[in-house]
Amino acid sequence: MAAKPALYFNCRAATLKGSGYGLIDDAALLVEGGRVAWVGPRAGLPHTASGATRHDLDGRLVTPALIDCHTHLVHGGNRAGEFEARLLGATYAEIARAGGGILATVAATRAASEAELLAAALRRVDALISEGVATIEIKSGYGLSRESELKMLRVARQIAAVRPVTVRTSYLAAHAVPPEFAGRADAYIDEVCIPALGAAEAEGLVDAVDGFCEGIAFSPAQIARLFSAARGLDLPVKLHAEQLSNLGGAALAARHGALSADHLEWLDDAGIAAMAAAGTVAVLLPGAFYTLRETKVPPVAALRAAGVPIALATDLNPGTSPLNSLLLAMNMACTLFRLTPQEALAGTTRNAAAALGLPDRGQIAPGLRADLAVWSVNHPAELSYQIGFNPLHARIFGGQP
Ligand code: DI6
Ligand code: FE
Repeated sequence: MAAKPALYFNCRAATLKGSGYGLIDDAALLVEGGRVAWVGPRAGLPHTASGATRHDLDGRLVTPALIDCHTHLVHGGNRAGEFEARLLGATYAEIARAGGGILATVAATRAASEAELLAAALRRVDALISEGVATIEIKSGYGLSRESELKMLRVARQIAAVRPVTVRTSYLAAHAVPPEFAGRADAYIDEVCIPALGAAEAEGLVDAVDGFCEGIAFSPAQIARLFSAARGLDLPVKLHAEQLSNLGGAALAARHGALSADHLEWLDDAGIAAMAAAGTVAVLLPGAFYTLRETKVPPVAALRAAGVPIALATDLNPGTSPLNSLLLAMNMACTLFRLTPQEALAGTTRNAAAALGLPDRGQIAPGLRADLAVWSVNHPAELSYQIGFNPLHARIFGGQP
């Protein structure tokens, strides 16, 4: 028997439709079959709402549920020891020589079982869900072998089976060169990254393909080879680009029709123009900027002027962004990158959905998923303004409270 429609009323709705908040005061929302059936001023409510189950929200704010569009939340171990060593004076080079950095997490991830990786990941997922997140992107990239990359992606897929959340996976084997291929990045791309992508795709484990285009990682030419393989499998691409330098990664991503280019501290006008022409979303990651104590901020004003959609995410990873709060990421994006609170909310809803190629969410509109967050605040700006405070009252996932 179909569930009765649900009517939510006595609330303020930030629909994120159009370019602003899309605010509706004294709003009402009708939810049916997991989708939004109607949203608007309560005075305009259609008669079909009369038989719905009624939920009085006592004047609270309703937004689309949040979307964390860039995480590495499946991984083994943590890097707290490096964090302490750096504060005691160790350099990145000393830490890397001692086997630290990404490769430390690779070793821990390879050693962990699927069950161990899942248990650790669920704690991180639960923290995001508690802040009103309903869709999470999760990358591989700490396996760096066919077996371990597929293990990570299988764990990511299991999360959505045991939690009320949508998971979108990104294949990030091109994250770092593993020890067994030290100094042989091209061979690693051709002998592991590309063949393992085919295996992962055949198992239904991949929603998009990502890479780390950086001097300490992979060149534009190596990324281009991986992206050609991705497009051959009809998989969309995205890219960690211009985080620490400018290799033209964002323009490369845009030329491949990328869903997003991410980080972008060193993005230049050519990259911005290419992203604008391709409709590629700029995903800003203030957690890594903060953790690394970077000084070069992304060119937000130029991105705005070019009409490039701006999203933001936690980049939750054990090395450069152990940030498990999307609300705090929103505050950081405003304070560190000078995003407005409206841009920060759009960046974790409407534009984050675009960065994942998901047109069925990220706004409150008829026909879209009823993924909603109810907040005990009056104005949406309070979501970015507060530091370390979670005002979530309720989260609705696919119409289910
Ligand atoms: N950029 C980063 O900052 C992280 N990966 C990437 O592509 C670093 C990940 C780590 O240090 O574990
Ligand atoms: Fe990342």
